[in-house]
Amino acid sequence: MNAPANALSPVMLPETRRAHILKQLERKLLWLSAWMIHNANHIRPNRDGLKVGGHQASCASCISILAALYLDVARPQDRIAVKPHAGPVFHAMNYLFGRQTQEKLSQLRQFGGIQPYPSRVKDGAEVDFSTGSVGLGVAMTSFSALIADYTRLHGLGRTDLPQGRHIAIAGDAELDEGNIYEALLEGWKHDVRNVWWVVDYNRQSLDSVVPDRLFGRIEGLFRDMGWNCVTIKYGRKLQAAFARDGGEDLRSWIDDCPNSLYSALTFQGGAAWRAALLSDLGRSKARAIIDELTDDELGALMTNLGGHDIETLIETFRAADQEGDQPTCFIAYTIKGMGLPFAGHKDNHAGLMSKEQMEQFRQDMGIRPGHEWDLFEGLDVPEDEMRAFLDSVPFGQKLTPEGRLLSAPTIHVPAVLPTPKLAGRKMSTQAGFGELLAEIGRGQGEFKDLANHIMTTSPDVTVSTNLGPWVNRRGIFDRHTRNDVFRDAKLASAQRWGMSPKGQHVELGIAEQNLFLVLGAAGLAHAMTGARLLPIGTVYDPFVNRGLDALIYACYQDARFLLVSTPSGLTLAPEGGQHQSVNTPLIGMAADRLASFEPAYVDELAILLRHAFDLMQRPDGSAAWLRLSTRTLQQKQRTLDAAAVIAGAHWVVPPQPGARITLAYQGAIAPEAEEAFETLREEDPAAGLLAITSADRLHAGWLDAQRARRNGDRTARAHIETILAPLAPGSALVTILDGHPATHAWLGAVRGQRVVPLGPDHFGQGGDIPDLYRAYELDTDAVLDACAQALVET
Ligand SMILES: Cc1ncc(C[n+]2csc(CCOP(=O)(O)OP(=O)(O)O)c2C)c(N)n1
Ligand SMILES: [Mg+2]
Repeated sequence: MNAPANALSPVMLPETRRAHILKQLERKLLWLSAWMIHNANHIRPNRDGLKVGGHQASCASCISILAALYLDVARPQDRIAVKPHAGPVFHAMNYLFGRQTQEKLSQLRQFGGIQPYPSRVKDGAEVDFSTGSVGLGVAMTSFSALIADYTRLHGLGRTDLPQGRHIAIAGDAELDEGNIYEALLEGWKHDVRNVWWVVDYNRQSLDSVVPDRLFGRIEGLFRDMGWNCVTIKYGRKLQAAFARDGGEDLRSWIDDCPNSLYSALTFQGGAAWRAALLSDLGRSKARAIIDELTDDELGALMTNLGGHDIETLIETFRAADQEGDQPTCFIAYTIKGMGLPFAGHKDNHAGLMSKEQMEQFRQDMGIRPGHEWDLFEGLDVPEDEMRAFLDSVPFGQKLTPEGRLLSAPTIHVPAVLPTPKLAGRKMSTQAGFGELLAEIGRGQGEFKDLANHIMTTSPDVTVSTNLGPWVNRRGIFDRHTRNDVFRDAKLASAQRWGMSPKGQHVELGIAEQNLFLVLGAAGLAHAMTGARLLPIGTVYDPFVNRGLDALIYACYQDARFLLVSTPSGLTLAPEGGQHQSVNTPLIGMAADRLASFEPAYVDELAILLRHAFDLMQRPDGSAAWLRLSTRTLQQKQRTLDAAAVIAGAHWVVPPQPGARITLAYQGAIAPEAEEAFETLREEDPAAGLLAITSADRLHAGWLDAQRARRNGDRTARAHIETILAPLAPGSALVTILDGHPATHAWLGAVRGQRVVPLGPDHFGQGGDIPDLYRAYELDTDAVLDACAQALVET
């Protein structure tokens, strides 16, 4: 395991010298992280009076963990998620490696400076995973390990690079997040390998000290999920004390000490420790251990936890490294704020050292005023030796000459997808999607490359979202080959569920957050593994909400994927209000780096699906989202303007000069709009019918054009401005979609039309389409009523 990388061994130094150097570097990391935050809060001018903030205690808690990993155990090919509040330690580490600048460090939390929490997009190539919404970064490492296996087993990407580990340095409160356990279950099913989670077990979260006994439970959970679980509780000093006469009494005392008392004594210091210990152990032989120490020494002994003892940490990690690739959780006992004046205080999460405390800390660290940023200031190791050491650290080596951020060539997307015969057929966009993908799945001719790079995934709705035909062609991914029992027994089934390392569908359990974490990981495969994947995830539209934070998280990292949400809206009539989505079109509009579309007909879908494959790969592109439906519509024989479909709207019937009214529809309610339009035309023969394929792209384009004009580009014009240009300001515009009407309500602001927006704004309920469309004003009569209102009210 990891054999090639082990060739990079640190410079040969006596272990005692190595340990000394490492401890000096820990001091440096503690200083720099605290100073970075102090500088942001107390030294930099503050223009708005807002507290800048930062988490000196959270940083101090995990200094040794980061030092042990980055300065000894980790290899360049490892991918590491750092708990959000340790961002400054991570950046200080890169400063040591010469991969971060002093200027950036001094701009922590400032506009253009390094972000409070590590950000892939804003902080640069050294950040493997953004973190911030706790729990997601941790779980992400499990899915990035899965994707790394996927690309390796498919022979895609940089197969020349050694296999790495996917490591999360987690805060203990992150383990309260449910998505952690969803990820554990899913990881178990996929037999995920090469994942390490190192828990900074400081027994403190934001508000307080966490309950005792909790970790007994959590440890069991990890083991049940097939993980190895290693507790790193005590450091060397304490272990040596435990080995002495009476040492077992001391160990029992600490083991039994409630988290809150331990924290309080840590904060109070040596004298308080002595009083508490003596009141319980006054008659024990342990007294000899206690009595020979000064207060400071006693305080240092009692806080000598495993997570602060770099030698213990390194020893434990190295031992686990030898064990192989089993997922491993390390529970490293720590103290929040270790080494700082508020160590152990339950309120220290957002606590900042005062100017006086910082001044004292500076003196203790041996740092001269004006030399706060100097790399080697205050260290008792000669600069040459320190540099030689840092130069020899395995993680300090470059993964590739270009660095950590890999790249992948673009996969050719043929100009037109193999569209099924549509003329005369009734078909839904969901069925059309299934057919299109199945056709691509044949992998013939110029579609071979495209088909090989598509990876699909779905949280237990593979068949019901019409991925079945694709899966039948391309198979299910599993690290192990597993037969399809039904097929082997010759039991009739439309689905072939054989699994193998060559399969291209990742079948997930029902937890939607996992879907978006997989899409996030697969959507970064080009940067992480050098393999260009075109990941497609399907889910029922209303349950996008269930995974929403993970979806936003994936977009925040600029992951590239296609989300297909289907079925959607009230049109899913008999399924009732829990399955009928109302808010998703608005999510599509408000989500950054996610271009959302809702075609009504399969010819539009074919254009948009092709566009999505292209958009996902463009450097300035994004993820894409197609909102589809199971409602079958009579397909049209027509020629479309593909650019207009992609830009978000095309005229079905262009308006004539002097038109008093325009009808605009989006998605599966197209027939109601069309029928109403026929009647409307009798009233106003000049009226126009507009098909909206993306309210999101129209709106984004409109904002962009306005911004460009404000910045002096007078010629800038948005697609929606061009589309609405033939209409007289003040003319009527009735809009309709099977989703919240605010999706279109803004259209009136583009050129001054009077908008009457239709669409459900209340929870749905069971019914059939005629009843529901009537009740929620989506039927032809409702459209005509809205038209009448739009024409009458001025
Ligand atoms: C999803 C989410 N909820 C709430 C927060 C606000 N928050 C930030 S840190 C934190 C507590 C973190 O505690 P822990 O993970 O133990 O970190 P540490 O003690 O190491 O600082 C909370 C509640 C957040 N960042 N993300
Ligand atoms: Mg904590």
